[in-house]
Amino acid sequence: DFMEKTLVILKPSAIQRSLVGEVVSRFEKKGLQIVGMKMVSLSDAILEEHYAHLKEKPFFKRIKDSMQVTPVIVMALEGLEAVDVVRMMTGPTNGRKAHPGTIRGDFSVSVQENIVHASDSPESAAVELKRFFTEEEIFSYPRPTFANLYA
Ligand code: YYY
Ligand code: MG
Repeated sequence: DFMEKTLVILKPSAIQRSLVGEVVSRFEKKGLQIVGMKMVSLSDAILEEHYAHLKEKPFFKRIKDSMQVTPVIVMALEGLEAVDVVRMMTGPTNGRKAHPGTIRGDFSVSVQENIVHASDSPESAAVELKRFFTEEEIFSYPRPTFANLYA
């Protein structure tokens, strides 16, 4: 069973540039199911956990500050191989290297201000979803068009 859930964060760069609808719309149209979504402010503690792999970098404070300029929107998306599909749609970290057609490629010329976070593996997706959502905040509901999407 390749059904997966993955975490997307619409970063302050998406909020400030009014790209929320555009980005959510891309995931929706692709056929990913929104199974969780809310606006939150990210604390120092949660960012130090979420970006633990960057915590020792000289630019960590810059990243943290940039993630706290506005609240963010966290989304849980579900679909077949959703982790890879969402990473593909997101593009690589550096917006200047991301291909047109990807979210970062279309909307970012920056490494830091790159519009979205997306989990990079099923393992990190599971950990990250738990980090931002309670079990009650992740939903399971029928989709009438499911058969058409994956037939
Ligand atoms: O997973 P992804 O977001 O593509 O990149 P990561 O290497 O996990 O870094 C997380 C986040 O940190 C990245 O989206 C922007 C920021 N960042 C940065 O500002 N400068 C770097 N040299 C590396 C990462
Ligand atoms: Mg990452």
